[in-house]
Amino acid sequence: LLKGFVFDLDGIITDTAKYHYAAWKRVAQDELGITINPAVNEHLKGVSRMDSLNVILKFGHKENAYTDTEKAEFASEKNDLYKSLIQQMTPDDILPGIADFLKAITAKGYPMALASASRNAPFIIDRLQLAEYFSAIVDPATLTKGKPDPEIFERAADLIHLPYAETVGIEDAVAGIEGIQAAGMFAVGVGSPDVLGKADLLFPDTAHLNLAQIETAFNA
Ligand code: B16
Ligand code: MG
Repeated sequence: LLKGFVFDLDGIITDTAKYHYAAWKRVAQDELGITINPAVNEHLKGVSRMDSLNVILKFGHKENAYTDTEKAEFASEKNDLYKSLIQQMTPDDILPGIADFLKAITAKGYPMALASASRNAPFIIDRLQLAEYFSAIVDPATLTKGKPDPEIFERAADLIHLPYAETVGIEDAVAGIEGIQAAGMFAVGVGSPDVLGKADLLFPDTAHLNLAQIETAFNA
């Protein structure tokens, strides 16, 4: 029986990817002399801050060009830029359909936890005024592995005492869908079938997310 939900943030609840991209683009250009493009950006989604930097360095063939201390500085500079961009977020930045979807889930008594790789997730959830919906937010600083490892989804479910087999995970990234399924959970994807074909149930965008359809598919 379906008992509760674990949620990705970026790409599901709000589009922070555009801010991550803008911040990385600046740091990559100004500090690393690397010009990133939207194709590279696809590989930054759902990936931790330091892993994102490593993806960019590899793309620019500079994976061994900097010390760990220098890399920590670039990551912190990116985060400062990113934080300045998300300061002005408001509930208007919630993706279409999500506010109603969260309300419907809450109305049926299902608990929800947030499984975001972002250390800024609590701040963003606060800015969006959605804190009341989430019983728990995973602190990614306490994790040892990133998506597609199931750890973040297992931790999210543990925090709200959900058995994995009775938990639904919602994700827009391939690595996220893989992590949800590796945890033994039911994976709901938001995106196109050519990217997220592996999902147990797929919706084309957040506006189409539908609780009754998820319940039906889960119990089928
Ligand atoms: P931060 P998600 C992820 O969020 C982003 O998709 C990814 O681009 C970012 O690098 C990561 O959070 C870490 O974010 O630098 O704020 O800690 O998709 O897991 O909600
Ligand atoms: Mg995402």
